[in-house]
Amino acid sequence: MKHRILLTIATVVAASTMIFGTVMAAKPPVPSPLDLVWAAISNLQTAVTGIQNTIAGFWDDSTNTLTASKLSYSPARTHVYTLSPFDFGPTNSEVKFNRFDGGEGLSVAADTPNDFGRMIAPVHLPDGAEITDFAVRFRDNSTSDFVVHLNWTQWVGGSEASLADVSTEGFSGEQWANDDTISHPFPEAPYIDNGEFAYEVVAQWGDPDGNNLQLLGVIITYTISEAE
Ligand SMILES: [Ca+2]
Repeated sequence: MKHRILLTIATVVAASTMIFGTVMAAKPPVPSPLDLVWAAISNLQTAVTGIQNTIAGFWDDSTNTLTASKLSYSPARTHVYTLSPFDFGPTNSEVKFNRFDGGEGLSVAADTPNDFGRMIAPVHLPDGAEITDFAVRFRDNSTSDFVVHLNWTQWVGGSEASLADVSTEGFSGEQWANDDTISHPFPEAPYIDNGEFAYEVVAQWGDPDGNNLQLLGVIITYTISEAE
């Protein structure tokens, strides 16, 4: 009888333990602060990996180097490229020119033969730049005028044409004049391509008039979206 009572008690205890254990196991675990920290770190790692994939590159701690296939400005950045009278040179020995000699800018002597008064300055813009404006500052105190062209020349074949043009005709005194209609040889992709073209500014005095017709400076405005 004593043994039966003990066996019954043992059975009840075992059953209770089993039921209690099952209830305890079903209760969801409460995360510890350490678990939360590890979860946050894991999420951060995932985010960093996503950023790395987005820029198609990676950061190397050992060399402090960021490797990426391309770095872009968004929106594109605007810059200016300037030319002073000292950037221009004559096209041949017939041109008698002055720079800051009896005037404030670049001029061609009145006794230079007509149509020989050409002065040229090279333009070096980064590949991928898009020209948006061509502005010329000048002084015109003459009945005659001069024109300033922003030209491209193709390396192969030597084709040449203007991207933009400014004339002093109709102006008097010291002025800015500009042309923001840019005629690019490839209008569908109007970007500087130094592998295909050379670029230069050509000032042409068809009827030179000395210091009465002075070129004071040039500003070319361009945008660029790729970091160099
Ligand atoms: Ca004039």
